[in-house]
Amino acid sequence: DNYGIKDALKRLGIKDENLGTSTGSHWVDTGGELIKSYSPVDGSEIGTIQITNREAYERVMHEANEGFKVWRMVPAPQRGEVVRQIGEALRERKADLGKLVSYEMGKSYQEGLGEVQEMIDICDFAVGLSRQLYGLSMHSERPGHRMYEQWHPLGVIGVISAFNFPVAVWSWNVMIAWVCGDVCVWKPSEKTTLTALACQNIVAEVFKANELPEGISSVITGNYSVGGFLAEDPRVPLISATGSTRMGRQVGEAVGSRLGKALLELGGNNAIIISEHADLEVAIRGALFGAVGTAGQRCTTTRRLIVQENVYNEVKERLSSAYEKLVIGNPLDEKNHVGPLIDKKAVEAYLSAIERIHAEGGKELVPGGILEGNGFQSGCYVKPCIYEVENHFQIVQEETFAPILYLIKYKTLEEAIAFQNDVPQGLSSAIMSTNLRETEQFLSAIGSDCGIANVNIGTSGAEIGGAFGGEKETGGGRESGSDAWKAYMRRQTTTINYSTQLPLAQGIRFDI
Ligand code: UN1
Repeated sequence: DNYGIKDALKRLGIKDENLGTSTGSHWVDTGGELIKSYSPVDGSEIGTIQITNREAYERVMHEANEGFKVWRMVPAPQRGEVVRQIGEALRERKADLGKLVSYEMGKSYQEGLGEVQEMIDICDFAVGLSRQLYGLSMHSERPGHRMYEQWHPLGVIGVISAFNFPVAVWSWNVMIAWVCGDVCVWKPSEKTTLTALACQNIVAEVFKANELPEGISSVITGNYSVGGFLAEDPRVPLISATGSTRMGRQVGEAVGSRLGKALLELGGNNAIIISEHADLEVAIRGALFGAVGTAGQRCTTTRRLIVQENVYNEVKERLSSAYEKLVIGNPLDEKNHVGPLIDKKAVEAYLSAIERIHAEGGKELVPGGILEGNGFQSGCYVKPCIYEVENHFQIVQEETFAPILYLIKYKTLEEAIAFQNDVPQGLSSAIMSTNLRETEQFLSAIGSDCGIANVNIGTSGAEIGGAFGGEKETGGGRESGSDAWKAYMRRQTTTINYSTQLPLAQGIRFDI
């Protein structure tokens, strides 16, 4: 028994065999095909899950539509009260859920707990937001007229989430969507289905205790073709999808062709610029966690370090010696820094990226490789590695979801910013510098082109209070804090005439 995972699974209501389709607390037996969930930690099978078929999907959609009819009429602050109770339930289950995240996904237990903390925090944020879904009022150009805008719920929201943040990213979407009055259908990654079922159990209990309809929260399970049910369904006005650019293109095209809304949060190719004016202690620590944290499987992972030539050698040496101290192993054991990749396919992608780096002329600084032997039987543990490369290499232009860090040398800040921006993705970026002129230039309109631009902080670990997402191939969507809620509602502009006349806008006269 891996660090008490069996008991945690039991408390979370996860069994060896699980029905994967649920509306609220009602699980639908599809009798259909099964998928298995394996832990990358030790390679063992955690459970089997039924795949959602078309018929089960139709039941989910029916319940969702019924649920929406009720939920949209519950006042927003009361919806917030329900989300507050979900936050409380998550506080109680934090240790168990954090452990399951760690075991099914492979990130460290600390990061598993951090993910659940992010869920709790977004609940708190959403509770406050439930009293702040503000619209503007405008001055009408016509006498005796009033003009204002109001925000209404959109309807059934489809959430497609990735394996790497199996619970937090879902919560950013649903907690906000729920206070906005929407109902949600979740298609989690088929690699982390059990964490999704555990979450569904937790929230369904709260909705049930409040005597609310089942269809406010639903789960459907399976691979991308099940996600396709949602993407192609005109009854789903908004799809929020997190994952690879390849997936985002498919979803975006399907949603776009029916003129629905897509909120896309896709790949990153995040860089840290380390200037000669950097506090190198801060810079190295930021780069290290950014590059190897979550075994390089965050969309915000630091993939490129763009280093000024005067400090290049020092950064190289300090980073290489920090890499030597990294302990790789079971993520549930808190003394380990780096856990496994999600599965063997990810290991293959890591190996083939390394081959391509060599083929394009990259220079090995810290070698990679697969770990074998006791504790590494799952075959998913790899060594974080560092290569000196040029920014234009094809492999450097792509996102490889693994702990591979690229070092690139620069002379001038203009050159560094050009490297930073010269990739197809635009999620997160950072500069390490104590020089105000440099940091402000990096943050200006001619600076970073990313959705996130940090100063003296790494590229990963964004707080929930800000809007999260990025530009270019990252997809343009914004989730979580700030005014990201507006994507989950429809804006209605209203003009009211309280006069006895009917003046037309633009001064048009139309007399008969
Ligand atoms: C993701 O990898 O999809 O900023 C989300 C971070 C986390 C979220 C990452 N708060 O690294």
